[in-house]
Amino acid sequence: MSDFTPRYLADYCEANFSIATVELTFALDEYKTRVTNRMKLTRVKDDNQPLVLDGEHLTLVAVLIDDQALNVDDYQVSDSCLTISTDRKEFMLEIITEINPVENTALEGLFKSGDAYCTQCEAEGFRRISYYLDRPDVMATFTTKVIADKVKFPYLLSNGNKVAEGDLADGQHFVQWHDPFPKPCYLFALVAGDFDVLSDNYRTGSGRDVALEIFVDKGNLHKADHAMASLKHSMKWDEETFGLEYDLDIYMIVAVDFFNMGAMENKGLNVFNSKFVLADETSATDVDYFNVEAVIAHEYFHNWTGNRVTCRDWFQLSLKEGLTVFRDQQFSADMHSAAVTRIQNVRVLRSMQFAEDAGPMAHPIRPEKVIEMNNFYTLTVYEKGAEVIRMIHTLLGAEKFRQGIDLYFARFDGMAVTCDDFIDAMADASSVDLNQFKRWYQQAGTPQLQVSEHYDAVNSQYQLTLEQSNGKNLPLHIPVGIELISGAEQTNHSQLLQLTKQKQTWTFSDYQQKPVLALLTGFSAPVRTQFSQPDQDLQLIMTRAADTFCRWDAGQKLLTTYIVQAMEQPALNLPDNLFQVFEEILTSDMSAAFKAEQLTLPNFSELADTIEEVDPIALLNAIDSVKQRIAEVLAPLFLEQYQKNSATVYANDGDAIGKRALKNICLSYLATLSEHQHVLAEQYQHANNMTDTLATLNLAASQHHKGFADMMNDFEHKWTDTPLVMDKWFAIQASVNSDSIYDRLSALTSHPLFSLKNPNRARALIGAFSQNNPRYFHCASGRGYEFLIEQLRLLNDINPQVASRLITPLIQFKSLDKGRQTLIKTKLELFMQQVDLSKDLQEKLDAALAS
Ligand code: B3K
Ligand code: ZN
Repeated sequence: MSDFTPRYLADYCEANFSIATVELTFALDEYKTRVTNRMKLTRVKDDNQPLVLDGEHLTLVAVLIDDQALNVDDYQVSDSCLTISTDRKEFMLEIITEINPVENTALEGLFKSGDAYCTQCEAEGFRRISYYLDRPDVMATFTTKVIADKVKFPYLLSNGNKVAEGDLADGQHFVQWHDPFPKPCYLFALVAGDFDVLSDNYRTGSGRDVALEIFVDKGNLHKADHAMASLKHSMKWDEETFGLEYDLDIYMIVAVDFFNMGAMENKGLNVFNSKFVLADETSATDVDYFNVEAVIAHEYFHNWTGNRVTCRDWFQLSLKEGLTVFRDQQFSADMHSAAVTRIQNVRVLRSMQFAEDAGPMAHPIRPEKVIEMNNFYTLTVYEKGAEVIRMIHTLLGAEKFRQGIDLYFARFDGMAVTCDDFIDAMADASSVDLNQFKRWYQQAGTPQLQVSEHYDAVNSQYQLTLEQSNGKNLPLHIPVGIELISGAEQTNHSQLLQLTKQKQTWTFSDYQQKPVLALLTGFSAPVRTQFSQPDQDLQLIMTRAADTFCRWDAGQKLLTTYIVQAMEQPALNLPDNLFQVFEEILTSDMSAAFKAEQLTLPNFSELADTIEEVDPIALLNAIDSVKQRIAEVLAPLFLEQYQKNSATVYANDGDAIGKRALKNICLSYLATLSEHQHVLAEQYQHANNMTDTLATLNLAASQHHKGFADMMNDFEHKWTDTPLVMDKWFAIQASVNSDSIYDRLSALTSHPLFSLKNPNRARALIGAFSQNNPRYFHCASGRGYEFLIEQLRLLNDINPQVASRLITPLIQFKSLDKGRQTLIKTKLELFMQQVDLSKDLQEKLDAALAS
C-alpha cells in the first residue's frame, strides 16, 4: 500500500545528516543484484534524532556502523525507510541490500532493458537501489564498482572517470568509476551490457580533450552519427553562448529501448531512450532528426544547469528544467530557422500546456504540494517554465541575461539552490526589479489579456489598453511586445510594453490613421489573448509585420475564426479572402519551412483550447470541412507546389527539410480530394526517406485510402526488426479513421510485437490513439474511453509512470461537453473503486474527480 500523504514546499527542512562520500559495489545478477553501500555520514544538527534513510523494494541484508554489524533492535525497516538510532556524530555506515532488476517493470532504480542493465534515479529512484537520503540537497562524491560476467557485459559504466578494472574469478570482471563532482543521488547512473560504441573527441575552448562515446545496440552504429554531431554542436554552442565548458574527461551516452521518458542527464553518463539517439534517413523523419539534436542538447546543457547547480528540493524542479528547455530552444533556434522553431514551441504550449494549466492538475511552475514527484515532470514545469525564463531574457536583454547567468554560477556552483536564488541573481546582475515577476513561480493558470484600442483622429493619437485576468490571482509582470503597422508610412513601430498592473493604457502620438496592432511579438508571454481584429487587419499583419511569429499567428487566428464558425454553421461558405490568403502564402517568398507552418491548420487541441465545453466531433467535422473546401478551391496550386517541392535526390539540410514539409502539407490538402488520392500511393512507392513515407501513411490512415492496408503490410514486413520504426507503425494503426478501430486496437494489443512493458510501444499504441484519433477516442459510445481505461488498469501494475502520463486526456474532461464529462467521470469513478491504484494515478484521479 502506497503512502498518499502530500509533501509541501512550505515544510522544507535541511537533512539532519550530510554524506561526504559514497562507495557503491554492485554484484550484478538478474534476480538478485547485491548492492553494498558505504557512506561517510556526519550529523549536521546537534540533536540526537535518528537517521532515517529512504528505501523501497529493497531486501535488507546487513547494516554496519564503523564496521560493526548492528543488532536488529538498533534499526527499524518499513516499506519506505530504514531508521537507525545512533548518537554518533561522524561514522561510516555500510548497508547491504538485494534488488531484483528483472522484475522491475516500473523502470525506476536498476532495471533491465533488453540484455543490458541500466538505471533511472530521478526523481526518487535511487531509493530502489539502496537506503539513502534520497533528496537533491544531499550531495556526495561517488565511487562505484560494478561486477558482472565479462562475456555478457563487456561494458560496465558509471559516472565520472574510470579508475580501475580487472578480471575476477568465474568469468566475472569489474570496473571502478570515480566522479570527482559531489552530486545528489538522482544523478547516479550505472549501465552494463554489450554495445557498439561510436567514439570521438572534442577539444574545449580552453584546450582540454574530452572523449565522447555513444553506446548503441549492436548493429546500430551507423545510426549514431547524428547524435554525435549534435553533441559536438551543443558543446560548442554552450561555450560560445554562455561560456560554459564541459568539466570531465569523458562524456558517455547510452541508448536503450526501455525507458520511461526521453533521456536522463546523469553526470558524465547520460542514459537515453534510443528514440532520441538513433537516426538515419531511411528510418527517421526530419522531426526525429530535430528531436534527437534537441534532446542531446538538452541533456548536455543540464551538465551546468542541473548538475553543477542543482535543485534544493523537488519543488524547485523548474530551476533546472525551465532553464534547460529555454537553453535547448535557443540552441535549436540558432541551428535552424528561429521563426519556425518559435512557432513550434508555441504550438506545444497552446495545444497541451494551456490545457494542463486549466485542468485538475494545474500547478504553478514551482508547485507547492506534491504526492508523487514523477507527476510533476510536466509541460508546466518544463515548457511554461522555459517561457518564464524567456520573459526574463526579454526583460533584461541578451547581454544582462548573460551577466545574470554568470552571477548565478559564480554564486552557486556546486550547490543545491532555489528558483528564488536564480531570480535574485538575475535581478542583482541586471538591476532590473523582478520582485513582482516572482509571482509567475507562485500562480497557476494561463493569464488572459484583454485588448482594447481607441483612435483619436483629431489628435492623431492611438491608445492601447491591456487588461490582465487570471481568476483570483494577483497581477503579473508581463512583457508584451507590440508592433504598430501604419498604412501611411509603411514603417512599423516596435516596442516592449511592461504590463504590471491589472489594467494599463499606452498612448502613441503622430498617427494620421489608426495603426494595425500586431500583438505579442515573438509570443513574448505565455498568455491567451482576447482581441478580435477584422480579417483585413489580420491579412495585413500576415504580410507586413516584421515579427514572424505575429505573421504566422494572424493566419492562425483567421483560420480559427472560420473553423469555429463552421462548427456552428456546417454549410458555411468560406469568404474569398481566405482563399486569397492561402494563395498569397503559397506564392510568397517566405521560406518553405515557414510556409508549411502557415498552411498548417490549428490542430484539434489548439482549437479546443479556444472553445468552452467543446463537442469534439463537431469540431473535427468543422476542421475537415474547412480543409477540404480550401483544397477544392486551390487544388491546382497545391499540386503545383507539391511538384515543385518534390526532390528526387534526398538531402537533409534546412532547405531540403523545409521543402519536404511544404510538399507534404500540400499533399495533405490534396489527399482530401478523391481525384488526387493516387498521389499518396505514388509517393509511398517512390519515397526515399522516412519523412515522405510516414506522411503518406498518416494521410492514408485518416483519408480512408484504399491502398492503406497494402502499404501497412508492406511497411510492417520491411521494418519488423526495427523497434523504433515499428513504434511508428503501431501509432499509425491507432490513428486509423474508421469504425473498425476498436477491433483493430484489440488485435494490436495481441500483436506479437506489442508489449505494455515497453514504454515506447505502449505510448505508440495507446498514446497515439487518445491523442491522434480524437474522433474515435471521443466517440459518444464511450468505447474510446473504455479502451484507454482498460490499458491503464494493466499499466497501473506494470509501470505507474507510463500509466500516469497516458491518463492525461481523461482527466482534462472539463473542456468537453457535459455529456462526455459525465461519461468519463462515471467510468473513472468505477475504475477507482475496482483498482488498487499507484500513487501516480491516485493523485491525478483524486484531483480530477474532486474538481
Ligand atoms: N531530468 C530528466 C527527467 C526525469 C523524469 C523523472 N520522472 C530528463 C530531462 O528533463 O532532461
Ligand atoms: Zn531536463
